Formats: sequence, C-alpha cells, structure tokens
Amino acid sequence: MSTVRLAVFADLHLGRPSAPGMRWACESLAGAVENQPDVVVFTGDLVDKKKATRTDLDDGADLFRHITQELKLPLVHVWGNHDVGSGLLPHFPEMPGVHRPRGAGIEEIRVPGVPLVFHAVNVVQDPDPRDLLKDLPQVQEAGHIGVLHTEVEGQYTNNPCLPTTLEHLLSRGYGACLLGHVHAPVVLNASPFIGWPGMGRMLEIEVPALP
Ligand SMILES: [Mn+2]
Repeated sequence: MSTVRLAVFADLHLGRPSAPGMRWACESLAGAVENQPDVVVFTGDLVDKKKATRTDLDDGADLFRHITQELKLPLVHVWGNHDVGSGLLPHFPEMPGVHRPRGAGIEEIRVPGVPLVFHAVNVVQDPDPRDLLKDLPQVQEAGHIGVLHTEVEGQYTNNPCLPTTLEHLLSRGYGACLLGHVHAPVVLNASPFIGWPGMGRMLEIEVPALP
C-alpha cells in the first residue's frame, strides 16, 4: 500500500511574545523537509488575536509562501479562532499552492499530486461553538484526513470551539485527525492518529494513500 508523508504544525500565534515564532517554524520545516514530506498541514491560529499586528499577518503570509514556493510543498490549512478574532484575515493574500476551505462548512480538499482527501473546516467566529463536526462524512476507504481546529470534548481548554467527541472522530474512518486549538501536545488516539501537535512541535506522520 502506498503512503503519504505529512508535516503538521499548529497554533503559531504570531505576535504573542511567548509563541515559538517564525524562526522556529522555518527551522522545524527545514528539519521536516529532510524526511521528504508530500504535504504540509497547519491546523489554525496563525496569528494571535490579542497581540498580532499587520506585520505579523504579513509574516504568516511569508511563511506560507516559503512553504509553497521555496520548499515547493503544498499547504493545507484551516483558520482558527485567533485568526478570526484578530480581524486581520481580510488582508491575507491568496497564493497558489495554499489550500483551505472557502466557506463556513465542512469541505473536501484535494491537492494535485497528493492522493488524500482532506475534510477541513474553518473557524468563522470567536468563540465558535457550532455543532458542525457531527456532519463530517464517514468513509470506508483509506486516504481521508480530518483537519480541524477543535476543542473535541473540551477537557483541555475552556474556550468553546467546534465541539465533538473522540468516539465520533474515530467513527469517521479517517487515516488521521490533525487538530489545532489545544497548545499542549495531546494524542487522543495513537493509531489512527487523532490529536493536537501542540504549540512549537512539528509532527511528522505517514498515512495510507487513497486506493
Ligand atoms: Mn491557539
């Protein structure tokens, strides 16, 4: 069975003094690239809602450009509650090679050359308590990946965000659920991986491709 390698990071919170920052992101991506990932996934909160300025947003756009143009890797991402809460998103540029949901609902994202289907949702308000993830499609085949900025059952955060349950995520049949929102690295389920990479961690995983 063929597999796909993913490099996954989350919750960069550009602008927050204690956040890992651009240098961490570039160095960690450089390390991950040595293992030849097929795609990079970022699970939301690129900027910090309280601290980010337009300069931080521009840094975030530069990071996405670095991934797609210099590292030549496609990027799949969703927006998190901090991105929305910053009020800066209307200024974020479009760029080729960056894939994210366009609307407010669950969307299927396919990336040319990457044999996966991503089921992804943008956070659209802060907080975003919508009971939306109940509608994530259930699949029987390999190669489906969830990309979600969610609290799941809320035990690791007090900020409501796209609630769901581990049992429900497991029942979808995905090869991995890559989460943002919780800043500690937490593995809710080891195989298939369901969890938060956490702030300042680069997660490298390999998943079975679409048949
Ligand atoms: Mn966050």
